[in-house]
Amino acid sequence: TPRVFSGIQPSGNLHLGNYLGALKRFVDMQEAGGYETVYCMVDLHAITVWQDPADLRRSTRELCAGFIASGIDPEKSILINQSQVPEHAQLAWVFNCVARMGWMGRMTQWKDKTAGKNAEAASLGLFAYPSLMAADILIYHATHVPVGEDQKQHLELTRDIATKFNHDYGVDFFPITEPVIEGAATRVMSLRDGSKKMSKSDPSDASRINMTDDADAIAKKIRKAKTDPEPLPSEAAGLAERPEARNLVNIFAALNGQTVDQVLGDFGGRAFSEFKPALAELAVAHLAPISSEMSRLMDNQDEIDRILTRGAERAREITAPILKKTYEIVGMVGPV
Ligand code: AQP
Repeated sequence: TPRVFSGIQPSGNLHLGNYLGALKRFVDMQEAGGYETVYCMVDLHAITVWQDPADLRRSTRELCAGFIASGIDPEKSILINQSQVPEHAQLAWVFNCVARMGWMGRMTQWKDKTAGKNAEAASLGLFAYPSLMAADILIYHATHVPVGEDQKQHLELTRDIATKFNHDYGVDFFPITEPVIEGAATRVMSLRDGSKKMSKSDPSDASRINMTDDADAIAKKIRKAKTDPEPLPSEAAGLAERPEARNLVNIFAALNGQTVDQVLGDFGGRAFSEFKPALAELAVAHLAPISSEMSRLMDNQDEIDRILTRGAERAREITAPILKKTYEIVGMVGPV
């Protein structure tokens, strides 16, 4: 059975972009059958930038609640917190020795996150982030990785690392992973600026819809979302030069399981004053049950911690043998 792996950072403010670009699609792949699905809270990635320890603990549990509330079933999928499965970090070290500095330096996320700042002061972990991500995927020999558009380059690097490892050691051990970037909302944009992606770390809360926002907050943010004065076009081509309008239509389509053309078939020629309330209603209908289930789970932290402990046990049945074999290939004296 092909194995699916993906992760989300517990760095606070889980948002609609994470939901449509990642979580909702994780659930689709879990339900599709024919895959073994492994989903992860990547806390080791989160600490590549400063995290207050108490906030990190809370965000990790909140993210776990978000996974479950969105429909990840810890019986059907393996649901884990990265640091509880030590083979991720162990394989990442091997990959740090396979990957080249130049490859890391070319990553746009590294460039974006250090733009205008002193890159010398960034953590070494932030630079090596894609190497740990490659390890997250390949420690499961996962072949399918559902992600948003922003992660495409990191997945190409994962393929480069697997290829170089296999070549250097003369083995056919790590698979060449396929990114799965599908759907109408692989790149949800900020509600305040159609040229920036919706992001956990945007200082403006109005730029994103948080998974924990209540109905009023969601409706207000959509009402205030930046748009242009034109009515909606009747075909997708008419959105080409209208990033804010395109973003709202994409969100509608993704939430409603429609294509952009279907949405425009219904709303073409109509003003945002009509479209926005319909979008708000749709977003609330989707997100309100998730947010109330999240808060129920957050009141039951023992349940969350038990799920993660069990997930880690199941994960290690896969990861321990793959690490052992990797060490053998590399020439470590065992047993490990
Ligand atoms: N705006 C987005 N649209 C579609 N997908 C998105 N993802 C993130 N933002 C969008 C997808 O969510 C998954 C988890 O992402 P992550 O936890 O690695 O965080 P990130 O990509 O760093 O998300 P943020 O919100 O942008 O965090 P900051 O602000 O810290 O950089 C991935 O599959 C990602 O593609």
